[in-house]
Amino acid sequence: MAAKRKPRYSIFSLARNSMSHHQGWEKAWRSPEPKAEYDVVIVGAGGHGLATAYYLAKNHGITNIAVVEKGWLGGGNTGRNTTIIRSNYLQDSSAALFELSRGLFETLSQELNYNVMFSPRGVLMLAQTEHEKRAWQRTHHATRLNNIYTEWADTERVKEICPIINTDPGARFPVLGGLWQPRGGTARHDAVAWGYARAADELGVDVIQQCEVTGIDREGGKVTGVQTTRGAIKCGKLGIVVAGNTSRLTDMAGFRMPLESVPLQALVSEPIKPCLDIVVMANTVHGYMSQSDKGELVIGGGTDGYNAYTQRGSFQHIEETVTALVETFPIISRLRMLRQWGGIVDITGDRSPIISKTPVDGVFVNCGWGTGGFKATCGSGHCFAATIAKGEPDDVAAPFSLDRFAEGRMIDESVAAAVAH
Ligand code: FAD
Ligand code: PYC
Repeated sequence: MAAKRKPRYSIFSLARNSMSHHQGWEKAWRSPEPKAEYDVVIVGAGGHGLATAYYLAKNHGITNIAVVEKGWLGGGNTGRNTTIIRSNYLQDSSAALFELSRGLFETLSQELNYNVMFSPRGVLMLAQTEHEKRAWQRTHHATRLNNIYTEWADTERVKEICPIINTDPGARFPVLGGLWQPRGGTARHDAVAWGYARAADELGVDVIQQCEVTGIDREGGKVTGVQTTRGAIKCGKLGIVVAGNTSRLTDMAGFRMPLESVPLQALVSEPIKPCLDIVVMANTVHGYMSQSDKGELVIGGGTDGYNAYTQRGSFQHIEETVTALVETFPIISRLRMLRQWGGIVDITGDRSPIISKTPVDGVFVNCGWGTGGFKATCGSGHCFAATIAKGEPDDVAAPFSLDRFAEGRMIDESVAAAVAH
């Protein structure tokens, strides 16, 4: 087992570096050459893969790990998402998983000694049809039974929480209330990836960027290693954590997944003065919005209606999203949009993730987070690490196994998934 390396930063090094015009900073993590063999290879240096490596090392003492990444760490959906964190899910098993994660976010900066800027500013899910109102009220009762604090907000309370929302009863989609989770919020997405990467590196994990997995080697139904663009790497266990590319990887391992991959995009406006200090999701009109520390409004809509691997998204979707949001937030009508981007998300039929063993001995998958996995980064890594270490899922991960699709044990989260409903 590799020895834990000493933390490389102190108040003195911060002061020294700031006075030397930022010369001579130590790298936050190493860039090691791949070794010939590891106990565990994780494919994908997104938040989930890096968190998995960190908890494998920290909680299970497994440090001979490589996290291999085809691009740069955090360059997938982790660095492309709109950073919403909440745990207002309907089913008990989801509530346990997402609340575990939300709770870990509360202390993640201290845990990693890295400021991930967790901001529990509150998340409001608007109800704009009678159907949606009933659905969120049902979720509210379920979350309270699961000891997760949410409030039902009537229209007046919605206006109090978020004065810029148009609550005119004559609107095409009037605001009938909302599900309010005051301890939901946001975190800085790439800081989450960087924090886990640095902490995993300190525990001896090799994070290897620019290293694409191109094949998965098996012998007698068991994984033996991976082929990569930087050579073959042997491993005892393999974790596939590649979000929208999951089906490509499992094809290499010889089995199929119940997933579709679709683009999801987001955009930001020009920066404006603070006007929105919470996160609002308006799923009937398919739009959501928050304001970044820079003042930009961070905006997103639903998924594109076709399968693709393009990491961009269609133009008409931007128009639909912005048009819909203008009705709910009239003050944004003359704002200019600054930039747009997309990611590829992997969606399951029940809108719940998969954390599981697979038909290939030693291969584990963590996927199907669809449009909503950023909020689960910590919990996902925590449970997936336990699953890989023990060869069996822990209690929180157990319901999310792959065989639920064969056995008909769906975990329906089409309301909570919101964006991918
Ligand atoms: P990723 O961060 O995508 O990491 C997977 C990595 O695998 C990538 O870096 C990729 O390069 C790498 N990879 C792929 N194939 C290979 C290969 N063959 N070899 C090596 N490496 C490979 N979720 C929320 O909870 N809240 C939100 O507000 C939210 N907003 C979103 C907005 C948008 C526009 C998008 C696209 C997603 C959003 N999500 C949100 C979803 C969230 O981003 C994802 O569920 C989450 O980031 C997935 O993390 P990950 O680590 O599994 O995947
Ligand atoms: O899951 O909360 C979410 C979300 C918001 C935007 C995209 N996904």
